[in-house]
Amino acid sequence: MASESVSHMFKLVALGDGAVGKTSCIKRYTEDSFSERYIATIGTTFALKTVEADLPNGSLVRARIVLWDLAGQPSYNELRRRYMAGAAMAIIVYDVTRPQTFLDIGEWYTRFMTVCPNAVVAVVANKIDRPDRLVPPEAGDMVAKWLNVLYFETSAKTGENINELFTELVKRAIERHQQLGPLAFQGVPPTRPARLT
Ligand SMILES: Nc1nc2c(ncn2[C@@H]2O[C@H](COP(=O)(O)OP(=O)(O)O)[C@@H](O)[C@H]2O)c(=O)[nH]1
Ligand SMILES: [Mg+2]
Repeated sequence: MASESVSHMFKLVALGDGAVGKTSCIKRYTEDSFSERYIATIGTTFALKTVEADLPNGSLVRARIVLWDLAGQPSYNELRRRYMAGAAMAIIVYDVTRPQTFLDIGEWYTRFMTVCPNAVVAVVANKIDRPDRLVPPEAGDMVAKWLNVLYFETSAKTGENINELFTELVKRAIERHQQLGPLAFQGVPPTRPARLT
């Protein structure tokens, strides 16, 4: 019975500087598509995905994820907090061809942790298909170890590691949910985002 119905519902937020590939990672995962054109996300968009995960105890669970994708980098703190509130998972994405986006990871992490201290986080080194890569794997790996978060190297263009990234996040979220219980884990319930233009 448990394997037939959705047993968990989780919010995931995409964080990171502009044009690092947040929208592309979500699109690759939810629609298995990719576009070379850059269309800045307007407002907040949502995608839904149902995931089946095998837990270490052998049980199969089905979880529904609501993926939130926010436009640009809101400078308005309250808006950013509302966007993050209630998230069980976050991907903090950087672009391996732009070192500044890597240097900004720590700030995104701190902002997120003050709102969702118990959430599961993955640092995502995206665009690894590009020949002009500047940030080496060791750098991302080191930061993820410091922050004690998951680390994935991805390409939204080729799809490399995209499914692995989200599947692992969901697995960890389910485990943490079971350890902490829903209130400690997700804190305040997800709020509706303010509309941006
Ligand atoms: N080569 C390559 N380009 C990518 C990849 N991911 C995103 N892009 C491109 O980078 C630009 C920004 O992507 P987007 O997902 O809109 O970034 P966002 O602002 O973080 O949501 C677009 O032109 C994408 O086509 C990737 O993995 N490889
Ligand atoms: Mg976007």
